[in-house]
Amino acid sequence: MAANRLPVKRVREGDTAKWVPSPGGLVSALRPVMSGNPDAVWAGWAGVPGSESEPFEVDGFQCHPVGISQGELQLFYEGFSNATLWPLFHDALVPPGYHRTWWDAYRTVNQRYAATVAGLAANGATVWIHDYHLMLVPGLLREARPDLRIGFFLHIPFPARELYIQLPWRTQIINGLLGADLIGMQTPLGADNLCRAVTHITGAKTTGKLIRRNGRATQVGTFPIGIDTERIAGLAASPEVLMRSGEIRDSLGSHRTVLLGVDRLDYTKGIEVRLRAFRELLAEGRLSADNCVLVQIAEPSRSQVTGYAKVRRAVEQMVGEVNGDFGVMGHPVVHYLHQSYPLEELVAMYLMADVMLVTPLRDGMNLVAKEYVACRSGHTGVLVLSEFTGAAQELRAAELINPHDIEGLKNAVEAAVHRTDKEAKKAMRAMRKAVHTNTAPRWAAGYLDRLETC
Ligand code: GDG
Repeated sequence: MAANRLPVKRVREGDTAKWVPSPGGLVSALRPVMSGNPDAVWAGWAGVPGSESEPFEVDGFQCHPVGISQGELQLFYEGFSNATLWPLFHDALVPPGYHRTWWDAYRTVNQRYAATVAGLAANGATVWIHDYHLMLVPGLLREARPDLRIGFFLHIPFPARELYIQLPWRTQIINGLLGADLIGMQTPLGADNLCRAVTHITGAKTTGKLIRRNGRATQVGTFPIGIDTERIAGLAASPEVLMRSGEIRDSLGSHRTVLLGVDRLDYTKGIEVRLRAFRELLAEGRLSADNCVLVQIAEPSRSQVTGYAKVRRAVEQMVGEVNGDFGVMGHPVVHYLHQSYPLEELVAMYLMADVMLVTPLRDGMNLVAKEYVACRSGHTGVLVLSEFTGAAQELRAAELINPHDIEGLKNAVEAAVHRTDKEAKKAMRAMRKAVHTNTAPRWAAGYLDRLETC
């Protein structure tokens, strides 16, 4: 396995340092595949800048840290990965930066990953590379180790060809990806966009989702990622978490309808449109601070990257305005928390929320939507979900919205607040079926099975 991060990260506590689990869906999806397999190796960054440290063992598999310096972090991670590729692949919601120094660092770090993996993999081994930080690795690795079976999975969307071809290094990235035997995408649209970009840039023939080039074939497939449903549902049933959920609910005012948003603080997640819709519903008297409250968790994220400070200022200004205009003494109408929480606390929040607001302008999948559904064993609760998420392909029974259409979003939020339990239950049942069927371990096993037949 090769990913930007290891499944654990190094944190310092005073004079000592320890390993703690890395946050996020990727780790919970992949850890079960690796667990208890002493031949398996995960290569990735340990979360602190510096040179490569010693390999170590976690959960019965090996972790091999890849060193990334402070300067490379700025150019490779904050620069090319998160200020060029991330915005470009999310419909250029903020203008991507195209800087040659960022590209040089991206190439250098990708070469280091490829060399590390080439040195670790046994003859004929299977290698699975993850996400936009490492798109050159499949090609580099193929050159160094033609004996390997190479898979790549993109966790974010692949943009329309018209946007993708802005990238000055579009050919190098495509050549990198085509080093893989199987490229996995979250949605059929992502797979189509990739195939169109490949044909346009390389002239390679694509038959269905099979790309033939230079005597080799690369398959493109759709593999929507799932969550660790068993773990989330287990937490949601635990007495401690249920008690905590009741406490939070009481503190908000148990007669009020609770709306919830949980996101990394990122301009792709549509936090601003959600707040605007809520503010207008309050202003029009369609909702009131007496009967509803919005809780918005905004996990701190990429604060050094251009665009993130701006979205934070905009969100915080809007929260202040809404509370100033519509809050009641002792009862703010928006609870905004720019903090990171333990998973148990998040699950307690999913449990107490009547309406979950997931309104990204663009999102590869969105695991939060699936986590909410996994917690609702009583089949109550309404999910308002953007059409521009990968999750909307599977959770068709959600209240689907276009986040660019504020009136449509307002109507959906108002309807969700007034939805009867009977109506909500039908939709929730259908969504729970999807979340229990396509779990993270099944997603990983499905991908790897397909890779073995490539
Ligand atoms: C990328 C793609 C794709 C959030 N706050 C806290 C916390 N979280 C956890 C959530 C969820 C995860 O982070 C976020 O996953 P998302 O899928 O919503 O979004 P991205 O981080 O953008 O993930 C995305 C994903 O990769 C997987 O392929 O779905 O489209 O953009 O699991 O629960 N977790 C904890 N504390 C928090 O405060 N512990």
